[in-house]
Amino acid sequence: MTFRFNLASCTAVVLAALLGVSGAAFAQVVVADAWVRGTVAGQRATGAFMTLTAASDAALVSAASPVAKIVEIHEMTMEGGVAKMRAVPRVDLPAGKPVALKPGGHHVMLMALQQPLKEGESVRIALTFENRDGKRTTAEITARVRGLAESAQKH
Ligand SMILES: [Cu+2]
Repeated sequence: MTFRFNLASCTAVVLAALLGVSGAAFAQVVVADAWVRGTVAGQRATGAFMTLTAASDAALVSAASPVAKIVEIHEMTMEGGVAKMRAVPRVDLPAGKPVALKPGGHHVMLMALQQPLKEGESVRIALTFENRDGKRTTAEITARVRGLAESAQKH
């Protein structure tokens, strides 16, 4: 399955400074096209998707959001024709290589949602990155909620 982000629809671009141990060198992680799949009444979990590009080797190690009591980093794989999700401790971000968190692959899983997420709403997500030296930095982004039809159309 191929998945292309429409650059024209970028909704969030943030720069997160990752200070190196020396304090002098720093790297950045650019977060682009962050979005969250909208939910229907009673639905308690959904996915957040985005493209992450690190200037130097880093990893996404955790996430949090005020809309969800539990937030995990998930990986979706196909096993015998069945899609399975599991929590993973990190997503590696090799220097200069855009890494897409997308439907069918890695994603940020928002669980135990406090309320339904409606199209057009904004969801704050705090992303924690770790650089090669093990130093962690948290950056907050805003992701737009896409309606179910728009979500389906994207992949
Ligand atoms: Cu998941």
